[in-house]
Amino acid sequence: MKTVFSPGQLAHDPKHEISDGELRPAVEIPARAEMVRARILETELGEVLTPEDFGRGPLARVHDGDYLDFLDSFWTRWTNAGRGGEAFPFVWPVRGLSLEPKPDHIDGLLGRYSFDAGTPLGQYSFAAARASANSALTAARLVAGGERSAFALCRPPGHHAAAGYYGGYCFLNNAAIAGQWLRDAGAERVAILDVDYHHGNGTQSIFYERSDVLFLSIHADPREEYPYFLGHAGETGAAAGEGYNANYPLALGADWETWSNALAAAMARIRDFAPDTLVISLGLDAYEKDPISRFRLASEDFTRMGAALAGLGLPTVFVMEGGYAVEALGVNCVNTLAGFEGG
Ligand code: Q9C
Ligand code: ZN
Repeated sequence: MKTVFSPGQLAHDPKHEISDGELRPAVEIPARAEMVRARILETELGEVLTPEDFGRGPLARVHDGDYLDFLDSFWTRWTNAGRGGEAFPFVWPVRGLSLEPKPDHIDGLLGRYSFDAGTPLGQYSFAAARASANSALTAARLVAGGERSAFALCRPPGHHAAAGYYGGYCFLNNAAIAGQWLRDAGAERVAILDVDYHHGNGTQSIFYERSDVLFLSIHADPREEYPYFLGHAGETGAAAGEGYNANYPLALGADWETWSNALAAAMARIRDFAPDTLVISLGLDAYEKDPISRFRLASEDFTRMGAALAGLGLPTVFVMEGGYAVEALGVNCVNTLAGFEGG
């Protein structure tokens, strides 16, 4: 299986994040991608290609123009306000407050275009996020061109980013951008299965009213875990998309037995839908030693996951999402991909 990765993705190099009431060392760091790339080369999984630049077009098919403009203008506005380093929002337009008119001040704009305070935004974040999206798009193009599968080594990740806001370490929704590009390239139906420990709220919201893109997510119950405000079992889609969203929230502590039962249910739903192409939002944070997560998948379980997914017999684009046990990330990622190839 070919991997797509751009060194430009490493330019987003956050130092800190706000978590647990403290300014803590950031966990979504360039070493995550370096670790996975090293393991791919070591195991000779396949070639590592540099992505092509698809430009703004495919990003704007998923994201609002004003949101992309905000990301583009962020650094100029931030430095014009006399700031440097990393930005964190601290005020949001929640119930009863107004989205319009948009603020002029960067502190207002940061809240207007985000949903959490846990995502550092720096000088090169948007450039790195664009490079990450280009990796997803290039992998999608490989699969549209006839490859059985491809792996986009995306970071920054994407699945928490919605059409008009960032959060959860995500700026551009790589899986959604790839899924929409596949539709535009001729796939009639696309399924996106999100196996990250956290619910893929951004991807769900982007496709919630559509029947051409089925979104499914296996994740920690949002009653107990981030992102808290989306990902419940009762969210099944709306309008034309009613019945085309499926959430499988699991209790904290879920092991492979519990997790794989949800996977079997999700796979049955995917078979019914009969998509032309499958996109996997490949979070690796369901791992037992992940520092911010509380599921109990072992490294061998990722091999099982990959093998099970191969059983769908679908052209498949893997898009990396979360996973913060940096030392084990390469093994768990390649286990999934090799499991798929052997399954
Ligand atoms: N005390 C992804 O996995 N909150 N994002 C962590 C820890 C944010 C995870 C708080 C988790 C975001 C792509
Ligand atoms: Zn996650």
